[in-house]
Amino acid sequence: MTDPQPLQLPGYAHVYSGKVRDLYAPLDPATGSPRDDQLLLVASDRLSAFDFVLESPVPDKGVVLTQLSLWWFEQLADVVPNHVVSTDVPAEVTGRAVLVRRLEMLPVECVARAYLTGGGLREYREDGRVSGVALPEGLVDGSRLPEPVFTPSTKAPEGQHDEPMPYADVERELGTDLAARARDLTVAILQRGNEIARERGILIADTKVEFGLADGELVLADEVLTPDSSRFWPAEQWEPGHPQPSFDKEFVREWLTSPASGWDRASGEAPPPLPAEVVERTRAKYVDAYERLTGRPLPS
Ligand code: Q0N
Repeated sequence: MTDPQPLQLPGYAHVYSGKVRDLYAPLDPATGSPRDDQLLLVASDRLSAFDFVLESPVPDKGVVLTQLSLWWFEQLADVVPNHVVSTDVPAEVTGRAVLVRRLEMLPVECVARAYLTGGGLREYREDGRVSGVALPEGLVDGSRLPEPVFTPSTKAPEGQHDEPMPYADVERELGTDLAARARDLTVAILQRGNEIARERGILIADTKVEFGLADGELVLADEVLTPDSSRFWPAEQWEPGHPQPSFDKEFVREWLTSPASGWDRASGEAPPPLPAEVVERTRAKYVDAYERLTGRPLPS
């Protein structure tokens, strides 16, 4: 399928569209040319599953993820500075866009894991280590790690998978000092995130954060501790030894892989549109995560 053309926003130039977010540069009113110091980060209602962007949007998903990131940025303000400049954005994207400081982005995906699953579990099964860190014996899918582990990955072009990056390669890319700062901040973000989320019934298994540099200092960019950047698990259902249900996409994955969808994941074909009920239950999951974490109703 051809991609839909991005939203036209008066006063902004479209610069990039990712799977679920779009970036714009504000135009300088004096010159009409794009500013080079700021970006408008717009979250869409698009949902990705099994590496596809689904045809069916999830209403309010962009608002939920934007508002959740803004709330986390505040919770993390004493841990790390962030890129937010303002939430005064065009009416068309109210609630789902933020004006941010344009940073020099690090060429590394900073990932930390607090629980073992996915790619980390695969590495552990090979040799008892994850990203070079030796772990205790006997861990299973869903086990809590003794302490969060930094497991950086390469930034692959969209459509390709990020690959684990040895820490020595991160040091070569960033220098030893910056690499250690990025590692320690990533782990601190996940630690603080879990201290807060655990009390509210959510475990954050792992998370991916993006940092940029401003005046030599690391600044947290992109979104943070959302279901798109992290694995959220309902705490009350946590049971190590098998894959945990995904907080947000469980109904989507379940329906797409059921006979009801008529879709064969192995076919390479795009998945079909979702039934209205699956969309609504998924929307409810995003809103529930937001309200559980923040204790606030979703702004309307
Ligand atoms: C930036 N990405 C990758 C869109 C976002 N503050 C910033 N300064 C400079 N560049 C970026 C940011 C931010 N945030 C980050 N691209 C540009 C993240 N993408 C992923 C896909 O969706």
